[in-house]
Amino acid sequence: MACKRGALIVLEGVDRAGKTTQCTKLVEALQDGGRAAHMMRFPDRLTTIGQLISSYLENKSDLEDHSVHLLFSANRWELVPLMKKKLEEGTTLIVDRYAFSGVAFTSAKPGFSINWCKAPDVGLPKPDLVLFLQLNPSAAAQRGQFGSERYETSSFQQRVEGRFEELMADTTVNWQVIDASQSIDEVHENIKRLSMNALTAAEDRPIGELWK
Ligand code: FDM
Ligand code: MG
Repeated sequence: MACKRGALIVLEGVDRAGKTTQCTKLVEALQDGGRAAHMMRFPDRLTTIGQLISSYLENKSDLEDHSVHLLFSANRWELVPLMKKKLEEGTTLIVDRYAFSGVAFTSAKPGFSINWCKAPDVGLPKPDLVLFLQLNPSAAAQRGQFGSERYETSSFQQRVEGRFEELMADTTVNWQVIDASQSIDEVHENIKRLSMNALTAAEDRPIGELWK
């Protein structure tokens, strides 16, 4: 008998909402509970495409806006065979950013529609759960200064937040909003509960296709 597949769980949210911390804690909790779990993050800066993206984000190079959007998407597609393999083996994937960041960030630039931005990511493995870590700008500001990478300004982040809100209106995606202003442990407990439900629901369902 084939083993039950893993779940694809994505964490999204504004900068400093705690995505990376929570992804790490969730993977640990799942593994402690005896489940196979693996963390991924996008962009994956280690691949050849990821290195181009990383240099762009660090302002070490400039890339045309459409072109870099397609690179972010290509960086997801190049990892799809690995993602599918792991899911089919029964490993749950906890992913720090995904196509939703791709759309929210590019469509926050002038002249980009949400629909144009979604197109290259149509058909990616569909997350079983997308957790949106919500934090208002003043609470985010209290967590420290922005870094020096591209996009790390409060005006751009506010536009990104607006685009995330538009994406969350899409009920074909299983969005769950988490209040990220709570303590790390409280946020973790919420995330763990929702993730356990998603794991059970995913077991008997094939992997879906995003935005199709
Ligand atoms: N980002 C991330 C995009 O613009 N498009 C994408 O598809 C993805 C996945 O890259 F500013 C942006 C979001 C953020 C930056 O930062 C990556 P982190 O700190 O490595 O998540
Ligand atoms: Mg960052």
